[in-house]
Amino acid sequence: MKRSAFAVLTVLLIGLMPVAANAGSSVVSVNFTGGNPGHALAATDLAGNPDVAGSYTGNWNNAMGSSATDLALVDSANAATSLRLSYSTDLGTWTLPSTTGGTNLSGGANPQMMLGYLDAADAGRVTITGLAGYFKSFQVALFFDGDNGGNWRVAQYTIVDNATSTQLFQASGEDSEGVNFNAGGGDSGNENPNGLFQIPVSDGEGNLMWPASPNNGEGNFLLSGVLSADGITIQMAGTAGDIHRAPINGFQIIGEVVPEPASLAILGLGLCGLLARRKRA
Ligand SMILES: [Ca+2]
Ligand SMILES: [Ca+2]
Ligand SMILES: [Ca+2]
Ligand SMILES: [Ca+2]
Repeated sequence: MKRSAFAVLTVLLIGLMPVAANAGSSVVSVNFTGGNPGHALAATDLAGNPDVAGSYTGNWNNAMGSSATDLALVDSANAATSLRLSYSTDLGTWTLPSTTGGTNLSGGANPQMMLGYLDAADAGRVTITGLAGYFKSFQVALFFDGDNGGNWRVAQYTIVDNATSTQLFQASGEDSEGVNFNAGGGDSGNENPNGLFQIPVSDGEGNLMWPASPNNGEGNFLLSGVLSADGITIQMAGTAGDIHRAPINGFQIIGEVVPEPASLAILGLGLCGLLARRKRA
């Protein structure tokens, strides 16, 4: 191999390697603690829905208060991201009475993640900005389970694009009566899965036990389609039941990451080297 060709190849390889290392998917996770430091997740606590995120993930960002502005978020590798979190509601912070017990634990620290939550009656807002600098595209996984006692309550969750006000996703779910995460069956059966995540499927009035297909609206987990936006807001509002309640215990943003600018610059140098080589040839 000629020396010049070897140099070009070396520059190209050096340029390409960091891009390959940064390519792929990433997860940014947020745990609302319900205002209780005891309901935070440690960096090593693994939680979330592995069927969506690929595995249980660590380094959850703990959102401690009843409102916040521009909290910096880390990813599941504890690396800084461009994402910032702001939120506010009309009901503030709450806690489930217990998430211990049951027979079908979903693994990891999910009972701890579900314990504390942010609640809303009619006006909950969770805003994430700086998405485009980190994710090429992403999905939002949202966990909801409030302290509803013997009452069933239906909440609606809407995701809008901050720049255009376009609605990107909307779904409703019933927090079923007498059933909290991992607490076992309700008054007429296990209408939410016992320690598992269940997407609500709407099908008429009343209550059906889980597992049933369709499950008549009971659930504790929602998943958006694949989205692209720089900033989004999750709007939460109660829509039916004895009173309006729209809890959010935590959420995950899962998607394909954009290459880091430094890697692109190195790749550009590599391409310049290739062009220079061709010009001389
Ligand atoms: Ca129900
Ligand atoms: Ca509940
Ligand atoms: Ca129902
Ligand atoms: Ca939580």
